Amino acid sequence: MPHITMYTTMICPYCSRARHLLQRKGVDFEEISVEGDREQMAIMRRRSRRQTVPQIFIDDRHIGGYDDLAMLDARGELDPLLVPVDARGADE
Ligand SMILES: N[C@@H](CCC(=O)N[C@@H](CS)C(=O)NCC(=O)O)C(=O)O
Repeated sequence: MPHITMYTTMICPYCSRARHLLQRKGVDFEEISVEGDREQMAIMRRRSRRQTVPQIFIDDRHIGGYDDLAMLDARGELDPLLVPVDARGADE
């Protein structure tokens, strides 16, 4: 399975939405709290080039925030990213 990483803070409605969407998909994900953690916040900013939470990565691919995740899902482009690489279509 791909490794999903989500940078979050505690009080964050967009983080909750992203969490629920991923839970609905039945996939495991690693949550990294940047709450009061300058080092993790710096890593998140460097990896995503964004300042807001959540920031979501599927393996090393930057997805973006909740809106980006939901948009990808609405386009039917999220599910294929949530399966193991060797189970994806040969034309990818
Ligand atoms: N469009 C973004 C919005 C993210 C957002 O506004 N997150 C809030 C927390 S829920 C935040 O980081 N606010 C701090 C800021 O705007 O600097 C998404 O869908 O993830």
